[in-house]
Amino acid sequence: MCGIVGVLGREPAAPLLLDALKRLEYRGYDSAGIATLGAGGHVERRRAAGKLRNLEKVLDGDPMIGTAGIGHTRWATHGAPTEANAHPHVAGRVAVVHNGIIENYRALRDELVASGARIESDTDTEIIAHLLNGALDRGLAPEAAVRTVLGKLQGAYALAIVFEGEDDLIAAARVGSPLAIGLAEDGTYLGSDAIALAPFADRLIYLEEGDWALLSRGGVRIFDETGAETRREDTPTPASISLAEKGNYRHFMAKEIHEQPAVLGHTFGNYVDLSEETVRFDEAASIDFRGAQRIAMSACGTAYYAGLIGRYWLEKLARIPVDIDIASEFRYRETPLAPGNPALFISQSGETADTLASLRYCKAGGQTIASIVNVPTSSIARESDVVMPTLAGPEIGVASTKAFTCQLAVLASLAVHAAQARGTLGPDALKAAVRALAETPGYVADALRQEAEIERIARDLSHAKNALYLGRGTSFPLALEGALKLKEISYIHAEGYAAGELKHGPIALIDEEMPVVVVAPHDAVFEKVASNIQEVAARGGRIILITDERGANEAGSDAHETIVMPTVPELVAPIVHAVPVQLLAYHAAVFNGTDVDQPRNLAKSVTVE
Ligand code: HGA
Repeated sequence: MCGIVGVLGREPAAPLLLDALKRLEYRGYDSAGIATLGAGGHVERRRAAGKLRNLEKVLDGDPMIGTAGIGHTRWATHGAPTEANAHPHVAGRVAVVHNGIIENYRALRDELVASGARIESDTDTEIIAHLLNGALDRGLAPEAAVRTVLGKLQGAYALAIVFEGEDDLIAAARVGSPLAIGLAEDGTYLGSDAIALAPFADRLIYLEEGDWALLSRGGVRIFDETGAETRREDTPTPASISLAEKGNYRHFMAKEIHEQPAVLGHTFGNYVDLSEETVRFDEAASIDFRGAQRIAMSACGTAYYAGLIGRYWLEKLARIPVDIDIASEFRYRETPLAPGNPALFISQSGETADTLASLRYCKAGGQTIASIVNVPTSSIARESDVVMPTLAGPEIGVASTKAFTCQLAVLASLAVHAAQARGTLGPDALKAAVRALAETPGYVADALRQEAEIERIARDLSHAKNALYLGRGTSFPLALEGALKLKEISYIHAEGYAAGELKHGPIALIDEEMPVVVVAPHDAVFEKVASNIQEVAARGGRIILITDERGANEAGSDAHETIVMPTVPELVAPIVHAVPVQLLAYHAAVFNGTDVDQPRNLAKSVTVE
């Protein structure tokens, strides 16, 4: 959340900053701003509320000079999304952009106000600029000012700072929010993630937790949390980052939905060994599945729903009990943990603040830390004992699609691996499971062929004010995910429910106006769901049934609409049935004309609490 960039180059910085911000806009789009060092080394600033295109217009009318600068795209935590609250924040000779929350900002602000500072915004960020400017006024050089001020800040931050008259300096700091430095022949760059820097930088350095740095065109000096100068390894900029283009698709989300057969192929390819008919899980080698008493899982949002499905698989196939929590609850619940068990964390970005905090809680509790992440250089990956990557490639659409199904791919493979290790599946069942995993990308490609039909059904759904999603077993978390997807991109209120819970309350909502999306492949619990479908039909609910051919034959006549998925092994049905759930939400949102890739109030990569 919030995107940060910095440029120390030889060409005008503003166009480069804007270009990098475009790639970071998925992190926040409440406002955007740029500061450069213009004529005479003075700090110049342009800001605009709303999307980046508003800032672009401002810059068109009032271009900036200067080859050094910083930029920001904001997801507001403190203060409304106005121009006055947009970053960069400037005080005297200092401009600052910030990702995170300064938790002690009230106390610091009171001190500043008492000493005569004029605070112009409602943000926590502005106080950093005033503190730095105050330090310069007391005669400190920029380096000493940064060192002193960082010592006063509590909370989470990634910072980029420029100083008047210092045309060859950007100061950066990282506590709890990621930052990467890009190195190139023609300059030095800074960004919240590698995607921002990919076109500029040949090599990347990821700052470690607690690091701060002084960038110049000739290189970078890095200091660790103790203040000692240190070295951090640089790595080549990954080539795959150039994938972050929309291609011929109208939205990133559509592109990412359609990429699923390919990226699932990569992800399963990493774990499934078809020639040996086994799951090859080198990554998980240090998880002691035989000795484990239980697994603790934490995640947020869509990743949490992936974990819920993973629990069904791990418990059923590997007979290992799984506790799963929403990370923002788990981190404060003070759950007792028996040392030596695995704890599993799922996050697309690998930077989700609550998931990272849960990870640290489990680490302190002596758990083996395993993570499923899409960004291998992320904080969660770095702090894990075992990293199991999803090879989904960059996901730009704020609503997660391909990262979700790739998380499911890793979880399904892991469950089969754990079953192998614990001897809970016979050789034939294991082989069948491995074959099912390997064939899933093909099933997903088949599922996508139903898009025209799903689009037709979504037109009707787009008129609804409310919707219910129902499922049982592994389809229950899919119902939750379907409702979340519809809410977040089409703004239609939706609830996901366990089909068996319907009669305990939500059935009161059902009337002719209420679309009820039922996710029900013909699996072991299908008959039960079929009864629930009848209960809805009897009360006039408009059922949209997502099932396979057998399910359609048995329950189809009770449904208003039926979306028929390919017939697939039960193990992988959730991955295949995720596709229509995603497409329904996508097309409903397109019909409603919402901003599909950047829905209101949301941001990807939730790095604040
Ligand atoms: N607290 C700052 C930055 C917000 C942020 O990092 N969001 O993810 C603000 O509200 O501007």
